[in-house]
Order: sequence, then structure tokens, then C-alpha cells
Amino acid sequence: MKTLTRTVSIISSLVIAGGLLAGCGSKETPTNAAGGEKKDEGKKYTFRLADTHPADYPTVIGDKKFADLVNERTKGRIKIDVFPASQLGEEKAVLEQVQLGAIEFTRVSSGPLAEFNKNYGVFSLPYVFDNDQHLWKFLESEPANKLLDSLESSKMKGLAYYSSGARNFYSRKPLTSLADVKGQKIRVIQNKINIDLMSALGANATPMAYGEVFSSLQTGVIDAAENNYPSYQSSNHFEVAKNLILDGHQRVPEVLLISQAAWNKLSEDDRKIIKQAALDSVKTQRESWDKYEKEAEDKVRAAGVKITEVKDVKPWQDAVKPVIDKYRAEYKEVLEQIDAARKK
Ligand code: GTR
Repeated sequence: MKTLTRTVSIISSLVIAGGLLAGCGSKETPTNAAGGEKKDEGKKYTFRLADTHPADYPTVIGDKKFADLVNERTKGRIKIDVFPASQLGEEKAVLEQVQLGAIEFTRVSSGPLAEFNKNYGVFSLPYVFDNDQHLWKFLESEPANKLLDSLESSKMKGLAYYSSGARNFYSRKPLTSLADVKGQKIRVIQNKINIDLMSALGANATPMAYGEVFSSLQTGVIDAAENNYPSYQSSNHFEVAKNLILDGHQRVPEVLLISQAAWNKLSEDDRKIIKQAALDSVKTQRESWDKYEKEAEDKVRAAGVKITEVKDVKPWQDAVKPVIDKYRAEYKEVLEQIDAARKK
């Protein structure tokens, strides 16, 4: 049995390595048979876009809209196949593949992205946005657009932001107050700010891939996790962690991005089409988000989850202040820009 497992894993490593060498991610077909292809207009591409969420989830609805717009605007020349449900791997692994150019596109949370580009850490800082309106005022500003471009230093290029609501804690154990968070073993998206955040709350952070959270909650490897309503519901975490507290500690936007390697191959015109299609897909994603978020909340309530509203968020903000203090200097400029967006 062991030998068989090892053989299978050797074979799959060879397949992956072979794929990488062959540039497996994209199929590129020059259609200009005459050979005089100075322009890229004749090139056909088939790209892959990875998303961790299921096919009906708002981010995937956004991804598909983006792919459709690109397909339409290039008259079928650029095809983007969307792979939902972590079919191409968990977010961290996908980002590594994107850096290599083996996967061309992904929609990913700013949470894991922070491990690849520290600018994105600002979105993991607690309570920097008052509400979704404040977040979007910032996301639609020039500094946020520059953040997308700053991904170039990490071999990627950000195209657009998508909605992701607010993150709240949920647990197998009673969770109706700030004091209850203390001592709980809580899964976090892997990045150092999340680990500091849990320490500030007196909890134990367990970084873990999203796909492992359900079984870890079910078996008690962890007590708790945190996420927005749509993820809490679509991942079925609500079935095994039935105590939810609406503390709204973070607003961590989603990012639609392209591998720098793929971007470099594209003509200037194709780049424009791709960037614009990404921006144009935001409306669809945000509408889908608003609808899905309400439905997710209804389903979770109907399932009998014990939900605690947090009337006064101040004690929570005070508790996590050491995290802000620790990172204030590092994120000084962008924190000021976020503050400025509030007044717009
Ligand atoms: C969700 C996010 C996912 C993933 C997940 C997680 O809100 O949309 O991309 O990062 O959180 O907690 O891992």
C-alpha cells in the first residue's frame, strides 16, 4: 500500500514537473500562419482561473462574468476557464503556481496574499474600516489601485477587488462575549498579523488551509474559526461550529489577479481588455455578494445557530489595539489613506 502511495506521488510529481516545463498553464496558438506575427492580435490563449469557492459563490460568479467579458471582447480568442472549489489547489499553493506562471489567474483573499506581498497585510489589521461603504471608498481610490500594481514585485498583477463582507468568530464552544474567545484554539488564514491578532485576544492561532477547516472543527482539532456569512454557510462550518459572534474584526477584500508571466506575454490591447473586463465584473460580483450574504444569514439562522450581536465593539477594539500599535509605523501611509477615504 505504502509503495503504491509512493509510486502514485512520484508519478504525480513527474506530471506536475513536466507540466511546468511545458508551461502547462496556458495553451498559446499563433493563428497567423503567414509567420509575420508582429502583432499579438492573432494569438489565441486558453488560460486557467483558480478560485477556492463553490461554483455558485459570489466570487466565482464574478470570475465567470470576467471570463465571459474577455471571451466576448476578444471574439473568443482569449478563453479563461474558471476552476472553482479549489480544484487547482488551496490558495497558498495556487499563489505559488501563479508566481511560476503555471496558473494564469486567481481570485484570492487579501489574507493569504499578505504572505506574498506585505502591502496586503493592511487588510488583516482589525477594525481599520468602519463598514463596507468605507472599505469601498478606499478600494475605489488611487492608492488602492496602486496596491494592485504593487503586486508586480511578487510576480503578479492585481486587476480588481471583490466584496468579502466582515469576518466574525464562530466556535464549537460557547461564544457570546469577548471573554469567551480567550483560550480557544482558532483557525486563521496564515499570515503573521492574524497570529498577533489571536494573541491579543488571548486565543491560540492555528494557521490552516481553508479546505481543512471543516474536518478540523468536526473532530475538535480546533475549537473555532472566523469568516464572513457566505463562507461560514457555504463551507458548512455552521453545522459543526454553531456559536457565532458578530464582532466584525476584519474586512478582507478579495483580489482578482493575473500572473506577471502571463501578463508579459499579452499585447497592450489584450492587457487593456483584461483589465477593463476585471473592473466591469465587479458590479456583478457585488450584486451577487449582497444577495448571497442575506441568503447565507437566513440559512444559518434557520439551522439554529446561536448568534450573538456585538452592540459595543469598543472593548474588542481596545483588546486588539496592540496589533495596530505594532504595525502602525509599517503601514503608516496606507492607514492615513484609509482614514482619508472615510471623509470622502
Ligand atoms: C474567505 C475567502 C477565501 C478564503 C477563506 C479562508 O472569506 O473568500 O478566499 O481565504 O476566507 O478563510 O481561508
